[in-house]
Amino acid sequence: MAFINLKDKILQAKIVYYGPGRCGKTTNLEYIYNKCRLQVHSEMVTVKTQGDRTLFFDFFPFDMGKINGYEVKIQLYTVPGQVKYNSTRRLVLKGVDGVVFVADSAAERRDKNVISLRNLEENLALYNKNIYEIPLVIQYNKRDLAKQGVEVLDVETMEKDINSRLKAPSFEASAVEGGNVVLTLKKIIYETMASLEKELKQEQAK
Ligand SMILES: Nc1nc2c(ncn2[C@@H]2O[C@H](COP(=O)(O)OP(=O)(O)OP(=O)(O)O)[C@@H](O)[C@H]2O)c(=O)[nH]1
Ligand SMILES: [Mg+2]
Repeated sequence: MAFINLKDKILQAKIVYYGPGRCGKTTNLEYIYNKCRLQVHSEMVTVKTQGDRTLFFDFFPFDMGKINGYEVKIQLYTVPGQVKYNSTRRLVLKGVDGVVFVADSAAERRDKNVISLRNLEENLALYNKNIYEIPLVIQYNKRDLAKQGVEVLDVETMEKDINSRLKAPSFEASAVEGGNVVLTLKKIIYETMASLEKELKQEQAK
């Protein structure tokens, strides 16, 4: 749950990038970290195994400035995608307000996307959160692989696999090139803020 300080008008929300191993979660955060220097005032915390796999999480706070009189701070996290790190994924999901599900467009990763989405649904349920209700944006990453001759799933197939029931906003992206990385972030921040505003109004009406 987001941290809201009504007196000092500070709102802090947590957004988690989720998805199968090597789908490009860390690369999304690295791109944001490097491109949005004005909004990031601290080092990116990143815990890696040998090579470039995330062992625990990546994290940095993203400063949105003032929205409706509130100082808005977004905490951006990634989970480790490797199947064996499920308990860590659960920990990182604690208190999540919004999720970006990063899917890998490489055809050979098709099943991994579906398995990871199911794992997200299960792990959210442990916190009594419903994947159909939480702010969620889907990113079809690595679209640039087609240029390199790698077999890439078409977007219709990915929508059918992943998004036919969720009907979440979705974007094609390339985290290495930066295409639609910031747009994905903007959309999940927008969705998360809208959801928190609704919750806050309901609380105040009680
Ligand atoms: N071609 C291409 N490669 C990408 C893209 N995004 C990430 N990669 C590459 O995919 C590999 C894995 O990327 P990461 O960002 O480390 O993946 P991750 O999802 O954080 O992986 P885990 O930490 O193991 O869960 C790296 O070699 C990246 O350079 C992309 O959009 N296009
Ligand atoms: Mg990673």
